[in-house]
Amino acid sequence: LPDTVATYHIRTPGPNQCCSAVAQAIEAPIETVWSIVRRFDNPQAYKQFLKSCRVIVGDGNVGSLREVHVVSGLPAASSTEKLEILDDERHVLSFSVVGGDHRLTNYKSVTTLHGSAKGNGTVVVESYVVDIPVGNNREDTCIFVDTIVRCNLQSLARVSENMGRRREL
Ligand code: A8S
Repeated sequence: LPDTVATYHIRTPGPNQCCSAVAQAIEAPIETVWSIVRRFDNPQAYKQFLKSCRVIVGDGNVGSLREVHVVSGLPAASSTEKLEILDDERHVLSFSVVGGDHRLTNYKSVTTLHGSAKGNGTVVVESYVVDIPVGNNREDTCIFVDTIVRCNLQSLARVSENMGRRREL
């Protein structure tokens, strides 16, 4: 297992929390994928449930705060998020949710990129922890969040792979 998985990923939920992880293989070089993931000011480049993002504190480095607005149809309107880790050498990004109008209190995620063993590809691993909302259970909460994270990583794969193709032209 790559050391950044063991070091950074979330495996210890609190009493009323749930946690999980999603992995996605991408047929694009790690630096291409990282150039998209590392942009704390531009998550809507691949997160399709977001319609806008504004950095409200900082310049996109650790400690910066962003306010994202969510597309309609979700049980949420906005989220305020703090950049916790941005490591360009180890390809690690982590943010936490510190406010907003949604039900994912104390959400925190860690995303790591890994060069795949063969070829020029990348494996993305994203783990998270979140409070189980009142009136929900652990399973439903994980299903809801896993779905969002899986959609985000599938979209990240499409965007990264298209970037590579454009460069070959
Ligand atoms: C991310 C991951 C998640 C984002 C969730 C889980 C969210 O932006 C959406 C719906 C919600 O109900 C909560 O990496 C929140 O962005 C799409 C507004 C936080």
